[in-house]
Amino acid sequence: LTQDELKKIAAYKAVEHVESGMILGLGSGSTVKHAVDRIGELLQMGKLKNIIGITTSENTHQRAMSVGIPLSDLDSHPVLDLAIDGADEVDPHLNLVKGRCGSLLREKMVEGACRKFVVIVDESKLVDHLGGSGLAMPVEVVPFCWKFTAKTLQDLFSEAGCVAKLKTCEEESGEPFVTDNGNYIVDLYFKKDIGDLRAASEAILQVAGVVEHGMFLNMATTVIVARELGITVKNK
Ligand code: DER
Repeated sequence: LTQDELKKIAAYKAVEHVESGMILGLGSGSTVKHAVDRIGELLQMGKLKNIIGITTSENTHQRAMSVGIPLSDLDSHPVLDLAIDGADEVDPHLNLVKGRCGSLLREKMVEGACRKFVVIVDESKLVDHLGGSGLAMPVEVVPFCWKFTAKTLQDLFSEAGCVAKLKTCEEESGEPFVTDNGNYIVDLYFKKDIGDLRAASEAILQVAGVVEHGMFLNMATTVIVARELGITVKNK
């Protein structure tokens, strides 16, 4: 099975949690797009009715509209029944790193407002501890003096061998990636374990130029993992 086929399997399994009449948080990225497409298909077939989607990025907003999911926002629906989203890392306690596609702020707002948060991943996202994969830990920062903020974050985690880098657009232009909210993303790379996640989270949020970070602690209620040999479901 390809990685995308595994993602699709996990996404379809998550959509089994969707019931007619639900208000749904719709995440961002290449895994959850299969869930968005599936929900649209079930609405089209009449197997799901009266669904309202609350999206976490302009990209998901466009995709959800294109498959016919009625959309609204958190101002109109401050409490949601269920959110479905991918993740970049999942630790054994169901803590997550998210945000590598740049949507962490809206994701954290929407998923923080949901009664249930179902995360869908292929097995490559499972880690022993967050920040351990050597991949980016995204932090959304204001553009104003972002270098100052990045240096402050890097120094905060000097013990863990942290290196802070500005997220740039894919094109070789090297232009800063700009989030849907008009902010920048500083990616933190760790050489060693960052230890107490809650303390790390608090420390990052204390930095004035920081808007939000990509650690989603104690938020997921279910994680669906698609593996070659089948699906495993981990509940909080
Ligand atoms: O950036 C995000 O938060 C995405 O949800 C990310 O965590 C998962 O993206 P993927 O499904 O494309 O791997």
